[in-house]
Amino acid sequence: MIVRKLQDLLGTDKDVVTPNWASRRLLLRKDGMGFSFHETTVFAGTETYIWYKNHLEAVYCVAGEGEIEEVATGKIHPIAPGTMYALNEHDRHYLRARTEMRLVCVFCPPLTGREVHDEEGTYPLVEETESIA
Ligand code: 9YT
Repeated sequence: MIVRKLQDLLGTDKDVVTPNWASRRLLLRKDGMGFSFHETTVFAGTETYIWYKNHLEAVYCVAGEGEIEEVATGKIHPIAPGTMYALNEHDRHYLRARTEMRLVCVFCPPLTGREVHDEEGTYPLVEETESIA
């Protein structure tokens, strides 16, 4: 069994902070669950373009308010506590935080740990043969 506390991850290499968001990676690929599990804080007033072309992601909002815009259609969905969105089609999107949002995120395949978005809003796909950081 794996038991971890968010407070124990803060300031460690499992706490990845960017200008728009901070992601605390509670479960990563090396934990062997088949998915990774994160709590992400998205900072108020930010807009982030994201395209997870290598990953599926489900996101559940537990605090804060914002919106997600589907690039393909222009459709905008409000996000509030209790809202879940799943990027089941590798959907390109804009994530906007009106207030600071706390989001619980699951990635499949799992992230290895230090990923930050590249210029396409994408995380690289790490092949199974590569060593796990
Ligand atoms: C909601 C979202 O995708 N935010 C960007 C960070 C990501 N959730 C992560 O790396 O945990």
